[in-house]
Amino acid sequence: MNPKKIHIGLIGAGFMAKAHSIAYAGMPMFFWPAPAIPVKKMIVDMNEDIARDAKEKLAFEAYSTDWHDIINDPEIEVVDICTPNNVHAEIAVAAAKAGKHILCEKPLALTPEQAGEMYRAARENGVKTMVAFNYRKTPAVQLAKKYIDEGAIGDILDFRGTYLQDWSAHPDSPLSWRFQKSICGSGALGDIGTHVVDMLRFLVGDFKRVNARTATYIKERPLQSGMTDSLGNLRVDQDTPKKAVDVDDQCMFMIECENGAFGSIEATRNAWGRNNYITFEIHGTKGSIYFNYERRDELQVCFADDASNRRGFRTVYTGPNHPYGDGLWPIPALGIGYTETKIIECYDFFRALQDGTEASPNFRDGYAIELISDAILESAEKREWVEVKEVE
Ligand code: SOE
Repeated sequence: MNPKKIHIGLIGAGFMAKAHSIAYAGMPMFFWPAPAIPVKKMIVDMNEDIARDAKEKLAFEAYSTDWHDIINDPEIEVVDICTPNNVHAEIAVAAAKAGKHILCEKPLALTPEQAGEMYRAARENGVKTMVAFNYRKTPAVQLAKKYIDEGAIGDILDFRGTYLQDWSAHPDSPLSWRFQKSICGSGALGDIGTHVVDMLRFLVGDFKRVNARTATYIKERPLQSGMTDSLGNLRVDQDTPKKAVDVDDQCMFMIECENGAFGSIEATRNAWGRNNYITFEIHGTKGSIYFNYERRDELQVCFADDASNRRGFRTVYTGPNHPYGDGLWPIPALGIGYTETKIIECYDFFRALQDGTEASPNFRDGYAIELISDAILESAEKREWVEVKEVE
């Protein structure tokens, strides 16, 4: 068994570059025979010191400060976009035109127009895509999908989802790119709310209309110099100039799905005490499912057909008998982490390249989620239900 080597060019050397680089190294170690051996050929960052450092730390063969070097390298087959959101579209369209497959961080773009352009460029040039909504790759979330598809909880009636963090709750948490609309598109909604939208769309079905409210609690924040993303861990001194925040700190919305199910999602980065609190609960005619990413080895399920004196939520620990179990750890509850979700994402992407199938979630899904986000923002402004537009 001699898997094909596929050369990668990765753009943006921050937190996500680390996660993706570990996934490239780890994927063949978990999933063997691997669909491909990723070769970390070039890493790009606008800041030369960061790029040089990242080459060493993340074990790339070369570095550059210009992403066109990746597009112009004929050996590179996969472009991995880990930059802030405002440059996803330009890079992805150039990569697609150069015939390169694309893995892009979430959310896909700043606007549905950009996302649509990315989706069409990939389709017209016949390249494969993936958008990095990694949490749906958690084995427990995949197990929830399996139960739902098997009818184990019957027809879905309703659902609720949350993504709560607290890293931006402090007013001195600086104004990084994640608080500037021109760079991020939206705040808590695009950054974390879209992860839950992706999971619930995957589990429950397409969203038809939404009714949303958003809030910006901290109206201005101290400026953070450079593009480094401190994720709130940096406290600036009192003399640092402040600038207005023009995105949401929090969003809450109700959803009606095409299949009649209805639900709600809330996302905030200002919930003191919450860290990566991604949860969902889904109620069906024959049972319920509950998941909390902070206990991500576990899926809680209740089946209505259980004897009434035994009925109640039980905890299933994911392991070898569950989705991706063949490649992961041999005993349930040894521990699934953020890294494993990224490794599974990487595995699914390279499997799609090997088989010629579409990866999931791909640019079509990323585009659909941009249309949902757009409807959410419009609804919050108009304070009324807004229909979600269809992918063109
Ligand atoms: C910050 O809120 C952040 O890094 C998100 O951007 C990621 O998508 C999430 O996985 C962790 O939190």
